[in-house]
Amino acid sequence: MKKVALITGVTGQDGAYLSEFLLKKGYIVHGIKRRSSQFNTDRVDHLYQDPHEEDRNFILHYGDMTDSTNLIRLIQEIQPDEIYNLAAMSHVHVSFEIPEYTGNADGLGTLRILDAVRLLGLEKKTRIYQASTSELYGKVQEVPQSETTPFYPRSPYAVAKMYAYWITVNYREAYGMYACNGILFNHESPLRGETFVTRKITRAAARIALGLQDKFYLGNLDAQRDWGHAKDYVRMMWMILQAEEAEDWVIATGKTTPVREFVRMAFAQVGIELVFKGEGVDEKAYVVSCSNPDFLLDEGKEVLAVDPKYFRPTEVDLLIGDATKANTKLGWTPEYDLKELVEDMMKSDVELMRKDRYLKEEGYQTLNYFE
Ligand code: NDP
Ligand code: GDR
Repeated sequence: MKKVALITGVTGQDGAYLSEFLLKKGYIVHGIKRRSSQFNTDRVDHLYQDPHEEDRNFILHYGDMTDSTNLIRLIQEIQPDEIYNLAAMSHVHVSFEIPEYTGNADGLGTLRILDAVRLLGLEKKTRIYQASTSELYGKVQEVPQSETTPFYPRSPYAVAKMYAYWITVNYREAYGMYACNGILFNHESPLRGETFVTRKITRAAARIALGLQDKFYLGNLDAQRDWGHAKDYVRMMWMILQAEEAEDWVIATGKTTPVREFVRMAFAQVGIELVFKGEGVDEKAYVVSCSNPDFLLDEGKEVLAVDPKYFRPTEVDLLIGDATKANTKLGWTPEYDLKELVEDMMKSDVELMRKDRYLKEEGYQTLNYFE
């Protein structure tokens, strides 16, 4: 019998990598996607199977974390062995703009999944993975951060995820459910959403190198993050649900890097050396040299400036995780280091932007529906 998994947030970065991973393991994968006025399944389109095919192993359903009856019906129909609850309004800065919605989708949404499993009497069958986050640590209490470090959330997103964390622990203790939190530190990839800082940087570096863009703007360059590769982290989500006992786990690389250094590494990847000058809102980055003959960038060209609109009302300054428990008890070690992550993202974005430049040079114009 094939195992059956349900992934909420299947159209996101982690949902896409996890789907691939579970399909390779022989699972039947069900995913929940949101209704949208445009196609929103880009990241999983390569896994799509025609609904008329028999014996499909990748099946998408419409749903939403704010709709209890929909979630109950889907879980009843699917009878999953494993649920990976990845769906969330996952952008920390945006959560300050839409705090109530974030609380509903990220906090109460988790309760809806747990309670659906309980109501349907699936407590002993269905294992649940909750996508918890290093944002729970927020204001630095301890370095590095482990499973025992106290939480101090610093955004509506993190506060909603804190509710989700504790309701997962509570349902495990109250109803004997197999429900776990993976407290994952930042993980990135070529599939990362374009408004998260790493992808914003790799896209901009590729566009600037190819002459498609002049410069770009960031917020806090001093923030430090423990960045890993999403491929390593989805493997760990699965490992967490295969463990004998349901527990909570920190997943991290144990190394931290400032945003500024990520910028330097991304440009260096395509042969562009940068220098940073100035402080605070006046800080800027300039080209020192360009060793790649494909890119024509003048020495001294300004490529990055700070725009305070990207500052957050409350910031998380330093994240660095201690994944000793996962390393020793589950045997997890990441395969990618930061250099390889940057290389993977830059290769992919340079390729994407080359296509953009080709279309531009060949005179391709997007259709204007209103003409
Ligand atoms: P993404 O933002 O890439 O994906 C989020 C997914 O959730 C998308 O499929 C999105 O759908 C879906 N979604 C959002 N709101 C709803 C809703 N109301 N109902 C149903 N689906 C919804 O996030 P990641 O893949 O990067 O992260 C996965 C999870 O892990 C998230 O919960 C995130 O908070 C958490 N996390 C992420 C970390 C990271 O570094 N990436 C670190 C720690 C935790 P759509 O495509 O339609 O927008
Ligand atoms: P984060 O990721 O908030 O850690 O949440 P993000 O990439 O958005 O920010 C990381 C750090 O970079 C600083 N920063 C900027 N961030 C963005 N997005 N845009 C900018 O222009 C910019 N300039 C500087 C930020 O201030 C911050 O300090 C991610 C999400 O995936 C969450 O869902 C997840 O829970 C955590 O990682 C772990």
